[in-house]
Amino acid sequence: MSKRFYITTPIYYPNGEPHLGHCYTTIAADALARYHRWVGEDTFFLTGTDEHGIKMVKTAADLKIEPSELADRVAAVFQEVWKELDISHDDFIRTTQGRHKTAVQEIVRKLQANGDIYLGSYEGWYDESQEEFVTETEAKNHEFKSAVTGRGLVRYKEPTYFFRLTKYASKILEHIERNPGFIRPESRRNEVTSKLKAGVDDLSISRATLKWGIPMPNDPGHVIYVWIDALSNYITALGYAAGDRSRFERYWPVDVHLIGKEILWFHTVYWPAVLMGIGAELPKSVFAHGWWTSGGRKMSKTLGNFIDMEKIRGIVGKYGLDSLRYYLLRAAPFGSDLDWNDGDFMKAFGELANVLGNCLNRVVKMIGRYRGGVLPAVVGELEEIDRGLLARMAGLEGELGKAYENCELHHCAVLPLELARATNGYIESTAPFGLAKDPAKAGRLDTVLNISAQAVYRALVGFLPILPHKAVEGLRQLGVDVSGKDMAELLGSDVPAGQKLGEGQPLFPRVE
Ligand code: ME8
Repeated sequence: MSKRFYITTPIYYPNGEPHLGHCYTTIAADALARYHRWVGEDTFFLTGTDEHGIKMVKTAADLKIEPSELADRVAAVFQEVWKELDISHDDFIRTTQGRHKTAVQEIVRKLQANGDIYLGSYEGWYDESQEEFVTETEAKNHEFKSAVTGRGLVRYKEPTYFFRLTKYASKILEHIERNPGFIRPESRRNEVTSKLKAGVDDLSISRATLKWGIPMPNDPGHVIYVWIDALSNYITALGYAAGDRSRFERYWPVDVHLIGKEILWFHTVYWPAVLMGIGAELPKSVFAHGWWTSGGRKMSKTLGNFIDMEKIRGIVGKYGLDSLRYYLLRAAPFGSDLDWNDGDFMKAFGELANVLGNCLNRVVKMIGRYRGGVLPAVVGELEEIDRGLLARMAGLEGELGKAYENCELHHCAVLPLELARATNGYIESTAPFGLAKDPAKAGRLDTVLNISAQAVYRALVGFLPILPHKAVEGLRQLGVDVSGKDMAELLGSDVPAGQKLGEGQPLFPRVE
């Protein structure tokens, strides 16, 4: 039985079209999913849309349409965009789907049966832009505005069902402290533990004044609070509480919930509490990445300060999808905040063209010119410089494995690039152009050509999860077909001597 890997993105609010932030998380999750598939793991990658809540109702009212129409319209846009960006998700869950709604009611029923839910009344502050209840102190500290978007908080006063979050707080704290890999990166753990230590209240989990949502099973006058509804998607999509639980049994607990840092609290406190309440295992890890910012604030739909799909499409049309993926993932250590910069994008594109593309082109062209396009075998003794490059190649699999395990996506992007850079250095130092002029050095030329080809081959294989199109195209130029082969097989074998290479085409053609 192969190892399993389950990864999720947040389910996004379809109250506005996707933007750079959504593309970032989804592309990062896609690279992780592709890596785990390439190493042969039984992988499941989930994304979707979070269609209930006050935010959806308000946007629909502004547009003078029903929330359901807004949800249908924009969920379709999200699906279309993921197709355009060639996202390899296995399922797309919408919280308005029947499979989700019945399972959420079942989850709430279980919590009720467990004595975790009681009726009370709520009076306090609500951040509608984040769909979040805010304590009096937090509200005061931020001048009664949202800490994330700066929008004014709203005062709520209504009867509500409460979930006994207080019952689980110390268990969650203990879990976080005992499992250092649960919250990643490590630097984010403290903010959750200190907030937990400061004390939590029970959580209001229903709204009597809202109609757009999943009804409370025992009291249809209330709808279920959108975060309980939303978080449950991670198991309802697997068929939890459905007739066929095989997916749930196969993939739960999740390996990585990939999220933006503003929703860490929900994923590491509310969600584990619900899971404890229904007797399910906790996620293996929650990874919170940083924000794309603009003018020092998070890019968001609420603020309208984001890089939109029009700009993203322009870039993809001109420079290719893989260039965008590479730029996004290597722009900063995964977990830190980032700021879009056209100059940095051009630098990243230049790096792909001048380091990776150029390396491949040199190798294919030299083998074409000097050996009629047929890969020569290594001849005679290896030299120190050959052994140096071979050692780097041999290290790639382990280094990439570690970087992907730790979700260090910037390393995952840089490692294969650095191998290509080292290969260029090797070509410069061994000077095949000079060797070709001396018939006595034909054997040495064979060796240099072979080793250069093996090195760029491995760089391309290492790039498969991040440059899924360009890496396959480059490997085709080396005469390699990757279909049906896993990463270990590809990295652990050489391009065989005698192999006929393909045409040498620039992998990242110059853009005027
Ligand atoms: O929060 N930088 O949905 P949402 C980086 N429905 N990532 C960003 C970003 C930015 N500026 N802006 C958005 C919700 N994202 C809830 C989630 S999950 C059970 C429910 C990404 O549409 C990032 O992943 O506001 C962030 O967490 C998510 O989009 C928020 O999307």
